[in-house]
Amino acid sequence: MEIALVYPSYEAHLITPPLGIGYMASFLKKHDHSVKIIDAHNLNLSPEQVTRMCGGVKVAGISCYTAFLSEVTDLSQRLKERGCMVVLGGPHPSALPRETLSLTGADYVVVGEGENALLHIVEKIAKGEDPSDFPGVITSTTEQITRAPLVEDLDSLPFPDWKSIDPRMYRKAPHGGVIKNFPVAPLTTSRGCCFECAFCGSSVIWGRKVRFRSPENVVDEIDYLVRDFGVREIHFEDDNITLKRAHMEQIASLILERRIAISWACPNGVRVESVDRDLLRLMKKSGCYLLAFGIESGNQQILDGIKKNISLETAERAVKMAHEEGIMTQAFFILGLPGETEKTVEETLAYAKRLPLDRAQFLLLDMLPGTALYEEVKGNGGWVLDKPRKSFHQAAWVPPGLQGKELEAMRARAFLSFHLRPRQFLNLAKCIRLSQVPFIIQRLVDYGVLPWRKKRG
Ligand code: B12
Ligand code: SF4
Repeated sequence: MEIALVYPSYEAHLITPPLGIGYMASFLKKHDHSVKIIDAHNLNLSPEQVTRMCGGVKVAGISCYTAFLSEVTDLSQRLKERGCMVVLGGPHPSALPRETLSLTGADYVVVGEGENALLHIVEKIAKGEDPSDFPGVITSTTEQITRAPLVEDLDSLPFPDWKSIDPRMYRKAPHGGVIKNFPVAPLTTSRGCCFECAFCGSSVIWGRKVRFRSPENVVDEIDYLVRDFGVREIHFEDDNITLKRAHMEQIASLILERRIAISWACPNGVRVESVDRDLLRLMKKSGCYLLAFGIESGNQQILDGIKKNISLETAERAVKMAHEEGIMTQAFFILGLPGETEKTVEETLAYAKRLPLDRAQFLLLDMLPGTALYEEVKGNGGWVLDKPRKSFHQAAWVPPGLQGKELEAMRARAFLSFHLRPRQFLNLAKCIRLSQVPFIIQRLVDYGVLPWRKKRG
């Protein structure tokens, strides 16, 4: 039975190979199913084109973030009209399974990790049976919401289906925007995070148990990507690759031992308390050139309120240490967290500028379903936007006393004020390639730094 796995197209400035789809494709193929990956985002395909490409497949699985729920809804409805069975998975259906089912008209949604549940769905459908007897497989008649069983041993998973999501075929719009080398491949060495930051959607998919791949398995994959796909840069997309020091240390040591010449970065962020000087030195030696840190706010009270569990002093120490060890540093800051005022935004900007950071991302708080913050504000009013698809461009919720437009303007100002300093500007400018200019312009538009919005075809 042929299955299509789709990553939908949506308006965004970042385009990276979809690992979730890649993992599920290789897992299904290992179990003798025929799978076609359609990365509509990279190919800029319209829903109509995707629907045509799915002609003849019995089941289509679609990845769904909250940010592109409306695109998934459109696609799901079109596929259903053509008689295709639709399964949705990923962070949004995992958080709101029933709502997602009724909005999209999909046949099934999977709550949590996809591999085992999707295999079960496909095998049952192939036999003409109902797959909703499996944990995490939810349909309109499901009474109790359960979670899909986790893969116990991550090394038992085949590598993602890299031939179908070949890094060389991707447009130059990587995570982090401006990077050192292409082709670049994302990779995760672990799944899950044990922390409880109130705004974060990670545990909705993975729960709070952290599972690690073995360093050998990780470096085998890097080796494969370098040899077979000419990959020259790796982006570790773990929630926190440095959580277990020995894990990071062994990966870096193996890269060195096997003399794999790559640059690597952690654009998804690492926790500030999880690095030390010796570790940073080893990471740098093995190719690490950019570390993003999740700092979130320059105001300690706000940090405590979101249960980030870090201090501003620890964050400052980590950034300084990485900078001194010759690693470029980036920090994520979220504007519009509970307790935010114009004054705290200024504090965050001043803090960011005081640190030896090369880059800073000022994001607007995204109210992600299933998070503690979402539960806290749900039903309390304060929503300024009910269309989730623009949630990463526009404020989804604003703290009392501020306006959405005000926050958006503060973000644009913070971005400019931070980056229009000589070191930060020159560092970024010297890495930008001509082919990246359209994506960078789109990014500046999204940030409200440039005043117009590009039309997509
Ligand atoms: C890499 C990454 C990205 C990449 C894109 C990745 C891609 N193409 O797939 C980029 C950098 C582009 C990105 C962007 C964004 N991201 Co992001 N991203 C991640 C990150 C760090 C890792 C994703 C990953 O590759 N995981 C590894 C693979 C194996 O897992 P997976 O893709 O989730 O797939 C598994 C399951 O979800 C499920 N599954 C997924 N799809 C399907 C489909 C079917 C049919 C089934 C059955 C199962 C299934 O099974 C898969 C295998 O087990 C996660 C954090 C995390 N811990 O997961 C955040 C995360 C997914 N991102 C998030 C967010 C909020 C965003 C942004 C909106 C951020 C922003 N404010 O701009 C944007 C989206 C819009 C934009 N600006 O582009 C949230 C999503 C929450 C939500 N409710 O939607 C997460 C969870 C981060 C967080 N900690 O809250 N992101
Ligand atoms: S923000 Fe980072 S540290 Fe906090 S829960 Fe999410 S992944 Fe974990």
